[in-house]
Amino acid sequence: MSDFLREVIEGLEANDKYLLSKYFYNSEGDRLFQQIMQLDEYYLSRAEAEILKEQSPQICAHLPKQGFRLAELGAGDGTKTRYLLEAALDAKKEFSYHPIDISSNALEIISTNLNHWLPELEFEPMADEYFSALSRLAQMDDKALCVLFLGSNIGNFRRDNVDVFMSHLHQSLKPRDHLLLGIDLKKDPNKILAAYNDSMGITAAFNFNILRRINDELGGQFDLSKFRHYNNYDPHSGESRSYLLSLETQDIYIEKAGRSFHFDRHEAIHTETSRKYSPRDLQQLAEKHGFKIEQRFSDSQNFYEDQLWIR
Ligand code: AVJ
Repeated sequence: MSDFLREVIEGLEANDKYLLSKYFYNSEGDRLFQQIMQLDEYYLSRAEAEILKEQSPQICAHLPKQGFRLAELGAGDGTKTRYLLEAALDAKKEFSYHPIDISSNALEIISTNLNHWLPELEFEPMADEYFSALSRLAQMDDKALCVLFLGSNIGNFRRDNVDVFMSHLHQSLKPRDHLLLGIDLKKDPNKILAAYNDSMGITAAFNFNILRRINDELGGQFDLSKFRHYNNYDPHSGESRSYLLSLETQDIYIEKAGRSFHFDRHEAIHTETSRKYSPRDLQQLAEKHGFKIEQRFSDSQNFYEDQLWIR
Protein backbone atom coordinates (compact mmCIF):
# COMPACT_ATOMS: atom_id res chain seq x y z
CA MET A 1 0.00 0.00 0.00
CA SER A 2 1.39 3.44 -0.92
CA ASP A 3 2.13 6.00 1.82
CA PHE A 4 -0.43 8.27 0.18
CA LEU A 5 -3.22 5.69 0.41
CA ARG A 6 -2.29 4.68 3.96
CA GLU A 7 -2.18 8.29 5.17
CA VAL A 8 -5.43 9.19 3.42
CA ILE A 9 -7.21 6.27 5.10
CA GLU A 10 -5.70 7.17 8.48
CA GLY A 11 -6.76 10.79 8.11
CA LEU A 12 -10.31 10.10 6.95
CA GLU A 13 -10.83 7.47 9.67
CA ALA A 14 -9.85 9.89 12.42
CA ASN A 15 -12.52 11.47 14.60
CA ASP A 16 -11.30 14.89 13.53
CA LYS A 17 -10.64 14.19 9.88
CA TYR A 18 -7.44 15.45 8.30
CA LEU A 19 -5.31 15.15 5.17
CA LEU A 20 -1.60 15.98 5.19
CA SER A 21 -0.59 19.22 3.48
CA LYS A 22 2.50 17.62 1.90
CA TYR A 23 0.06 16.01 -0.54
CA PHE A 24 -0.90 19.39 -2.04
CA TYR A 25 2.27 19.37 -4.06
CA ASN A 26 1.96 17.46 -7.33
CA SER A 27 2.62 19.40 -10.55
CA GLU A 28 -0.85 21.03 -10.39
CA GLY A 29 -0.27 21.91 -6.71
CA ASP A 30 3.14 23.41 -7.53
CA ARG A 31 1.51 25.47 -10.26
CA LEU A 32 -1.25 26.71 -7.93
CA PHE A 33 1.29 27.59 -5.25
CA GLN A 34 3.22 29.64 -7.84
CA GLN A 35 -0.02 31.52 -8.48
CA ILE A 36 -0.60 32.02 -4.75
CA MET A 37 2.80 33.66 -4.50
CA GLN A 38 1.68 36.23 -7.11
CA LEU A 39 -1.48 37.18 -5.20
CA ASP A 40 -1.82 40.63 -3.63
CA GLU A 41 -3.14 39.04 -0.45
CA TYR A 42 -0.28 36.55 -0.09
CA TYR A 43 2.31 38.96 1.33
CA LEU A 44 4.71 36.26 2.60
CA SER A 45 6.76 35.66 -0.55
CA ARG A 46 7.18 39.34 -1.34
CA ALA A 47 8.23 40.09 2.24
CA GLU A 48 10.90 37.39 2.21
CA ALA A 49 12.08 38.36 -1.27
CA GLU A 50 12.48 41.95 -0.04
CA ILE A 51 14.59 40.81 2.93
CA LEU A 52 16.86 38.63 0.84
CA LYS A 53 17.12 41.18 -1.95
CA GLU A 54 18.12 44.01 0.35
CA GLN A 55 19.92 42.35 3.23
CA SER A 56 21.78 39.37 1.80
CA PRO A 57 25.20 41.08 2.11
CA GLN A 58 24.55 41.61 5.84
CA ILE A 59 23.37 38.00 6.26
CA CYS A 60 26.44 36.69 4.43
CA ALA A 61 28.75 38.77 6.60
CA HIS A 62 27.98 36.35 9.45
CA LEU A 63 29.03 33.29 7.46
CA PRO A 64 32.58 31.91 7.31
CA LYS A 65 34.91 33.22 4.63
CA GLN A 66 35.75 29.81 3.22
CA GLY A 67 35.10 26.14 3.32
CA PHE A 68 31.45 26.05 4.22
CA ARG A 69 28.38 24.39 2.83
CA LEU A 70 25.03 26.08 2.31
CA ALA A 71 22.29 23.44 2.46
CA GLU A 72 18.71 24.41 1.65
CA LEU A 73 15.78 22.32 2.87
CA GLY A 74 13.01 22.33 0.25
CA ALA A 75 14.67 24.65 -2.20
CA GLY A 76 11.87 25.66 -4.58
CA ASP A 77 12.93 27.24 -7.86
CA GLY A 78 15.76 29.29 -6.36
CA THR A 79 14.32 32.74 -7.12
CA LYS A 80 14.74 33.97 -3.54
CA THR A 81 17.91 32.02 -2.68
CA ARG A 82 19.55 33.57 -5.72
CA TYR A 83 19.95 36.89 -3.85
CA LEU A 84 21.81 35.16 -1.06
CA LEU A 85 23.99 33.15 -3.43
CA GLU A 86 24.87 36.27 -5.42
CA ALA A 87 25.82 38.14 -2.27
CA ALA A 88 28.01 35.25 -1.11
CA LEU A 89 29.75 35.09 -4.50
CA ASP A 90 30.20 38.89 -4.52
CA ALA A 91 31.81 38.64 -1.08
CA LYS A 92 34.24 36.07 -2.56
CA LYS A 93 33.12 33.39 -0.12
CA GLU A 94 34.31 29.87 -0.85
CA PHE A 95 31.32 27.60 -0.44
CA SER A 96 29.15 25.03 -2.10
CA TYR A 97 25.38 25.09 -2.32
CA HIS A 98 23.23 21.98 -1.76
CA PRO A 99 19.52 22.27 -2.51
CA ILE A 100 17.79 19.32 -0.83
CA ASP A 101 14.41 18.06 -1.97
CA ILE A 102 12.69 14.70 -2.24
CA SER A 103 11.31 15.77 -5.61
CA SER A 104 14.01 15.33 -8.28
CA ASN A 105 11.72 17.30 -10.57
CA ALA A 106 12.10 20.36 -8.30
CA LEU A 107 15.87 19.86 -8.27
CA GLU A 108 16.02 19.78 -12.06
CA ILE A 109 14.22 23.11 -12.22
CA ILE A 110 16.53 24.81 -9.73
CA SER A 111 19.62 23.29 -11.39
CA THR A 112 18.63 24.67 -14.78
CA ASN A 113 18.01 28.08 -13.21
CA LEU A 114 21.32 28.15 -11.34
CA ASN A 115 23.35 27.08 -14.38
CA HIS A 116 21.75 29.95 -16.24
CA TRP A 117 21.92 32.63 -13.51
CA LEU A 118 25.17 31.82 -11.74
CA PRO A 119 27.42 29.68 -13.94
CA GLU A 120 30.34 30.17 -11.51
CA LEU A 121 28.40 28.72 -8.55
CA GLU A 122 29.55 25.37 -7.18
CA PHE A 123 26.43 23.39 -6.36
CA GLU A 124 25.32 19.83 -5.82
CA PRO A 125 21.60 19.03 -5.56
CA MET A 126 20.57 16.20 -3.26
CA ALA A 127 17.40 14.22 -3.95
CA ASP A 128 16.80 12.96 -0.45
CA GLU A 129 14.96 13.41 2.84
CA TYR A 130 16.18 16.48 4.74
CA PHE A 131 17.97 14.73 7.57
CA SER A 132 19.47 11.91 5.60
CA ALA A 133 20.94 14.52 3.22
CA LEU A 134 22.29 16.55 6.16
CA SER A 135 23.93 13.50 7.69
CA ARG A 136 25.52 12.61 4.33
CA LEU A 137 26.93 16.14 4.20
CA ALA A 138 28.29 15.84 7.73
CA GLN A 139 30.00 12.57 6.83
CA MET A 140 31.84 14.07 3.85
CA ASP A 141 34.12 16.33 5.89
CA ASP A 142 34.03 18.75 8.82
CA LYS A 143 33.21 21.89 6.86
CA ALA A 144 30.95 24.42 8.57
CA LEU A 145 27.31 24.17 7.60
CA CYS A 146 24.64 26.80 7.11
CA VAL A 147 21.15 25.36 6.74
CA LEU A 148 18.51 27.44 4.95
CA PHE A 149 14.91 26.76 5.85
CA LEU A 150 12.98 29.56 4.18
CA GLY A 151 9.46 30.31 3.02
CA SER A 152 7.85 29.93 6.46
CA ASN A 153 7.81 26.21 5.79
CA ILE A 154 8.39 25.58 9.49
CA GLY A 155 4.83 26.87 9.98
CA ASN A 156 3.45 23.70 8.39
CA PHE A 157 4.65 21.49 11.24
CA ARG A 158 2.23 20.51 13.92
CA ARG A 159 3.27 21.69 17.38
CA ASP A 160 4.94 18.43 18.47
CA ASN A 161 6.61 17.99 15.08
CA VAL A 162 8.33 21.39 15.37
CA ASP A 163 10.17 20.08 18.41
CA VAL A 164 11.09 16.83 16.69
CA PHE A 165 12.32 18.78 13.68
CA MET A 166 14.33 21.28 15.75
CA SER A 167 16.01 18.61 17.84
CA HIS A 168 16.95 16.67 14.70
CA LEU A 169 18.41 19.85 13.31
CA HIS A 170 20.38 20.44 16.50
CA GLN A 171 21.79 16.91 16.21
CA SER A 172 22.66 17.40 12.53
CA LEU A 173 24.70 20.56 13.16
CA LYS A 174 28.03 21.17 14.87
CA PRO A 175 28.71 23.97 17.35
CA ARG A 176 29.02 27.32 15.44
CA ASP A 177 26.99 26.02 12.47
CA HIS A 178 24.19 28.31 11.29
CA LEU A 179 20.51 28.11 10.50
CA LEU A 180 18.73 30.78 8.46
CA LEU A 181 15.06 30.43 9.26
CA GLY A 182 12.33 32.30 7.33
CA ILE A 183 9.16 32.82 9.36
CA ASP A 184 5.90 34.64 8.90
CA LEU A 185 5.17 36.71 12.03
CA LYS A 186 1.98 37.05 14.07
CA LYS A 187 0.20 40.18 12.89
CA ASP A 188 -3.26 41.65 12.28
CA PRO A 189 -5.47 38.53 12.11
CA ASN A 190 -7.43 40.01 9.20
CA LYS A 191 -4.27 40.29 7.14
CA ILE A 192 -3.56 36.60 7.75
CA LEU A 193 -7.14 35.53 7.03
CA ALA A 194 -7.03 37.33 3.68
CA ALA A 195 -3.74 35.61 2.75
CA TYR A 196 -5.36 32.19 3.14
CA ASN A 197 -8.74 33.05 1.68
CA ASP A 198 -7.93 35.15 -1.35
CA SER A 199 -10.59 36.86 -3.43
CA MET A 200 -9.65 34.97 -6.60
CA GLY A 201 -10.13 31.59 -4.97
CA ILE A 202 -6.63 30.33 -5.80
CA THR A 203 -6.00 29.18 -2.24
CA ALA A 204 -9.32 27.34 -2.32
CA ALA A 205 -8.29 25.60 -5.56
CA PHE A 206 -4.96 24.72 -3.96
CA ASN A 207 -6.81 23.22 -0.99
CA PHE A 208 -9.19 21.29 -3.28
CA ASN A 209 -6.21 19.87 -5.15
CA ILE A 210 -5.78 17.31 -2.40
CA LEU A 211 -9.24 15.87 -3.14
CA ARG A 212 -8.48 15.97 -6.84
CA ARG A 213 -5.36 13.89 -6.19
CA ILE A 214 -7.36 11.34 -4.20
CA ASN A 215 -9.78 11.09 -7.12
CA ASP A 216 -7.04 10.82 -9.76
CA GLU A 217 -4.56 8.60 -7.94
CA LEU A 218 -6.67 6.55 -5.54
CA GLY A 219 -9.93 6.27 -7.44
CA GLY A 220 -11.78 8.57 -5.08
CA GLN A 221 -15.28 9.78 -5.88
CA PHE A 222 -15.21 13.21 -4.25
CA ASP A 223 -17.58 15.70 -5.87
CA LEU A 224 -15.67 18.93 -5.26
CA SER A 225 -18.82 21.02 -5.51
CA LYS A 226 -20.01 19.36 -2.30
CA PHE A 227 -17.15 20.84 -0.27
CA ARG A 228 -16.14 24.37 0.64
CA HIS A 229 -12.78 25.93 1.52
CA TYR A 230 -12.68 27.38 5.03
CA ASN A 231 -9.83 29.01 6.92
CA ASN A 232 -9.47 30.42 10.42
CA TYR A 233 -6.74 32.01 12.52
CA ASP A 234 -6.09 31.74 16.24
CA PRO A 235 -4.02 34.73 17.40
CA HIS A 236 -2.78 32.94 20.53
CA SER A 237 -1.35 29.79 18.96
CA GLY A 238 -0.59 31.69 15.74
CA GLU A 239 -2.19 28.88 13.79
CA SER A 240 -3.85 29.62 10.49
CA ARG A 241 -5.81 26.48 9.67
CA SER A 242 -7.35 25.40 6.40
CA TYR A 243 -10.24 23.01 6.11
CA LEU A 244 -12.55 21.49 3.55
CA LEU A 245 -16.13 21.47 4.80
CA SER A 246 -18.65 18.91 3.65
CA LEU A 247 -21.74 20.79 2.47
CA GLU A 248 -24.04 17.79 2.96
CA THR A 249 -24.23 14.34 4.52
CA GLN A 250 -22.43 12.03 2.13
CA ASP A 251 -20.55 8.74 1.81
CA ILE A 252 -17.54 8.85 -0.45
CA TYR A 253 -16.09 5.73 -1.99
CA ILE A 254 -12.35 5.45 -2.57
CA GLU A 255 -11.62 2.56 -4.87
CA LYS A 256 -8.06 1.81 -3.73
CA ALA A 257 -9.18 1.86 -0.10
CA GLY A 258 -11.98 -0.53 -1.04
CA ARG A 259 -14.44 1.35 1.15
CA SER A 260 -16.44 4.52 1.71
CA PHE A 261 -15.96 7.28 4.22
CA HIS A 262 -18.88 9.04 5.87
CA PHE A 263 -19.17 12.82 6.10
CA ASP A 264 -21.77 14.62 8.14
CA ARG A 265 -23.09 17.94 6.90
CA HIS A 266 -20.63 20.66 8.06
CA GLU A 267 -18.00 18.10 8.96
CA ALA A 268 -14.49 19.42 8.35
CA ILE A 269 -11.30 17.87 6.98
CA HIS A 270 -8.28 19.73 8.33
CA THR A 271 -5.81 20.10 5.45
CA GLU A 272 -3.12 22.55 6.53
CA THR A 273 -1.72 24.51 9.44
CA SER A 274 0.41 27.55 8.64
CA ARG A 275 1.67 28.67 12.01
CA LYS A 276 2.78 32.24 12.69
CA TYR A 277 5.32 33.14 15.37
CA SER A 278 6.03 36.25 17.42
CA PRO A 279 9.66 37.25 18.02
CA ARG A 280 9.14 36.03 21.60
CA ASP A 281 7.85 32.62 20.39
CA LEU A 282 10.98 32.33 18.27
CA GLN A 283 13.27 33.33 21.13
CA GLN A 284 11.71 30.56 23.22
CA LEU A 285 11.96 28.02 20.40
CA ALA A 286 15.65 28.83 19.85
CA GLU A 287 16.46 28.55 23.57
CA LYS A 288 14.55 25.33 23.99
CA HIS A 289 16.60 23.70 21.26
CA GLY A 290 20.05 25.02 22.07
CA PHE A 291 20.33 27.74 19.45
CA LYS A 292 21.24 31.39 19.88
CA ILE A 293 19.62 34.04 17.69
CA GLU A 294 22.53 35.85 16.11
CA GLN A 295 20.60 38.42 14.07
CA ARG A 296 17.07 39.14 12.90
CA PHE A 297 16.35 40.48 9.42
CA SER A 298 12.92 41.92 8.81
CA ASP A 299 11.00 43.43 5.87
CA SER A 300 9.97 47.11 5.81
CA GLN A 301 6.46 46.30 7.08
CA ASN A 302 7.59 43.91 9.81
CA PHE A 303 5.42 41.12 8.43
CA TYR A 304 8.17 38.55 8.19
CA GLU A 305 11.64 37.71 9.47
CA ASP A 306 14.63 35.76 8.33
CA GLN A 307 16.50 34.90 11.51
CA LEU A 308 20.09 33.76 11.62
CA TRP A 309 20.53 31.22 14.41
CA ILE A 310 23.79 29.77 15.61
CA ARG A 311 24.13 26.31 17.14
C1 AVJ B 1 4.56 27.08 1.44
C2 AVJ B 1 3.79 26.15 3.47
C3 AVJ B 1 4.71 28.34 3.45
O1 AVJ B 1 1.68 27.82 4.62
O2 AVJ B 1 1.78 29.80 3.75
C4 AVJ B 1 -0.02 28.98 0.87
C5 AVJ B 1 1.56 27.12 1.72
N1 AVJ B 1 -0.92 27.31 1.83
N2 AVJ B 1 -1.35 29.18 0.89
C6 AVJ B 1 1.93 28.58 3.69
C7 AVJ B 1 0.25 27.80 1.48
C8 AVJ B 1 -1.91 28.16 1.47
C9 AVJ B 1 2.55 28.00 2.42
N3 AVJ B 1 3.87 27.39 2.69
